[in-house]
Amino acid sequence: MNKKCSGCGVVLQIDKPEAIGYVEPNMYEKSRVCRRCFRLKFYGDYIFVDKSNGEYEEVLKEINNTGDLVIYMVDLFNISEELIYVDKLLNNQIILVLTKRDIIPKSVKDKKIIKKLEEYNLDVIDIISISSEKNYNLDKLYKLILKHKKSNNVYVVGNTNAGKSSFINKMMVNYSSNKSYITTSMLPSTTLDIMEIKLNDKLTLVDTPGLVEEGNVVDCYDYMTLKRIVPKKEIKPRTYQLDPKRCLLVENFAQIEYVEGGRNSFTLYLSNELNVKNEAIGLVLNVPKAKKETFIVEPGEDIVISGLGWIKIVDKAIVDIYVNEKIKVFKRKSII
Ligand SMILES: Nc1nc2c(ncn2[C@@H]2O[C@H](COP(=O)(O)OP(=O)(O)OP(=O)(O)O)[C@@H](O)[C@H]2O)c(=O)[nH]1
Ligand SMILES: [Mg+2]
Repeated sequence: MNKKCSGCGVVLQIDKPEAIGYVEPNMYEKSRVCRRCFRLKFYGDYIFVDKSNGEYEEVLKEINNTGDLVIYMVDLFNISEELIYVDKLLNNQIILVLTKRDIIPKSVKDKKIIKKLEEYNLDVIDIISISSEKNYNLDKLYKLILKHKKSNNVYVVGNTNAGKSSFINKMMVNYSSNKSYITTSMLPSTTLDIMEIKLNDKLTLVDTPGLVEEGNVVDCYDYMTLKRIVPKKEIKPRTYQLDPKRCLLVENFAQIEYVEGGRNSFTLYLSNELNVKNEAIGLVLNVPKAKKETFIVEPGEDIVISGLGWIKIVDKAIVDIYVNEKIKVFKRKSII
């Protein structure tokens, strides 16, 4: 049987140094992980792998055939209406798990977030928010899984970077003597193939490669930049009372121009490390390779800059957003 990398699930090989799964021939017998996982873990050196979403759909089809319970992980920092996509492809029972709760302000109650998510009308048996980082609600989720599982196998699916592998690693710490941790990273497509992780006699969690979301900041900036952009701690929302013709500059990542409306309240949810300036409209454009998108925002809607954060505006407003042309900007129902 082919030996697989215990970090990302890919089959190990010794013939093609540029391809995934490579290990030095003299290391093959001893190695448990591929060179990519090794370098990522010990040197923070990331090798980009282009995964097609066609492969992802194939994985979901296989899961559909099993009828097993599915844990669908959605990053609270990155919620879009596309979250309905997985629900449409699977007939399995699904528990919707909102990850990285530690990043969202503590002042916002879980109940409120869950209620907002219920508005998407997903066909799920339960919704729970967790933090693998802070070990928050993992006991509760473990009990839910045991209650609803159809067999010992439970599948963990969701977008790339949702926190699937981090969750499974934490479950190993909490409920298993198996300590063969999976590779995790803030960059996309870390897990490359399905991996079955036997936690104990009751439960095997199956990790899967994530769906690659087009237009996220992770596709656009290098590792060092992303380290500042991607929030690691509880976000401190920043609120600005703005008249039209004012502009919020998020360093050279985003320029948010308030074009039309009355005096209005703009709250930014971003990494605390990013600096924001409140200026008059008419500045030289600060964002390299920018595109402009205009939004008419109604009360109860957010503007999301994919992976960078979001803006909540209290009253109706017309807003121009300038960001790098690769980054997706869209509106959604407010989650807070
Ligand atoms: N703040 C915070 N960060 C988290 C949490 N869980 C995961 N992360 C971070 O999110 C990033 C992605 O985590 P992974 O576990 O690799 O995500 P994944 O879903 O397995 O991603 P793929 O394998 O690419 O599909 C990493 O930088 C993790 O450290 C959490 O509970 N809180
Ligand atoms: Mg993973």
